[in-house]
Amino acid sequence: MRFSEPFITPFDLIMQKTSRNDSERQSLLLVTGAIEQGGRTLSSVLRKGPLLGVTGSARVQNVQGEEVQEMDQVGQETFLSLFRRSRAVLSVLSEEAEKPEILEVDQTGPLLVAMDPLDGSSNISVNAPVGSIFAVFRPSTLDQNVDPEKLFLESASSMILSAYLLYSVSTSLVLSIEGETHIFTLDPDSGEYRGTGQAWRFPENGKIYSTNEAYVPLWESALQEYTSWIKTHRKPPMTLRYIGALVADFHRNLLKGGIYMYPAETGEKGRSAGKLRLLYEAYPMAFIAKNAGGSASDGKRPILSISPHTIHQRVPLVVGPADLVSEFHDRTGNPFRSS
Ligand code: P6P
Repeated sequence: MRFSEPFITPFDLIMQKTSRNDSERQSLLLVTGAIEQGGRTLSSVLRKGPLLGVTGSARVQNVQGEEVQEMDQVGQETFLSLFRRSRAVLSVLSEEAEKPEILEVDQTGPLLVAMDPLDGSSNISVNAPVGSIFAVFRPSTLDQNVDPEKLFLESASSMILSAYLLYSVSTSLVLSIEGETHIFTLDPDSGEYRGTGQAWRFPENGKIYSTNEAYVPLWESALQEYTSWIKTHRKPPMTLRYIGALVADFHRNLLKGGIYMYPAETGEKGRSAGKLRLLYEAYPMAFIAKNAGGSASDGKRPILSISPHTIHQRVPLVVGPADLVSEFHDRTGNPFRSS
């Protein structure tokens, strides 16, 4: 995406994919603008992190019982404030907060946002990539007296946009809406996010797999056999790339063709629902993947067909290009209909 080439911005994409009588167009523009601004802010703070002393632990635990990094709190406060000021978001569900936050709205077509404000934040202290993940839903009702948790659970089937920011060598914004996935790059000087205007699709015949192989002993035998096969008997064999941040691993796999797996685990010590969260990690990645010619499952069912029972529900995740996800399902004995 060179400066000399014609480009579009996220604003242009939303305008292209919505119509003038679309009551949600204004809200989508405001929510996307908030995501863009949060990306500029976090990208700037993360670059200076070690110099600002904000790369370490905040010495508190979040609702997930995980150690909170100082930047997790910065991410939470940054995006929550921007969504609040947009006055286009009815409620925000965040990995960093037990309950969804109810916000004041002006817009006729307000939206719901589920987010992981800073995914993979333990990478910050070692200067490795991190990201922010967003799922945007059409609320099932505008009644502000409805319990917000119930609102998210009832609106989960109405995801209309998903996005992630990747803070790495450069800052990428990936936006998926109306059947297309687009990649934008932040120009840190102008603050503009530039995209080619061409929807992105996973390349076929990818050879990358991303997973934490330390947990293979806890997996069901079919997955252990698959993981052995892809390194030994598969033609061509696959290569392992794993950065420890879902957004970074997913983004490399989106560009090069690769499958990401965080499976369920067995036994007393095993995490039977895996580690990742359904509403603000698996759903948005599945939506982005689907709109880029890919698919996502929990190892057996399409992610986007799973109705959440609780807002911080965890789910196993297999996501990537359709050919690699289908191969995974064929080899592990779970015939898969991509959703
Ligand atoms: P592990 C980060 O904590 C995260 O939620 C994802 O971003 C990442 O892919 C995964 O967990 C890493 O988990 O168990 O390999 O450290």
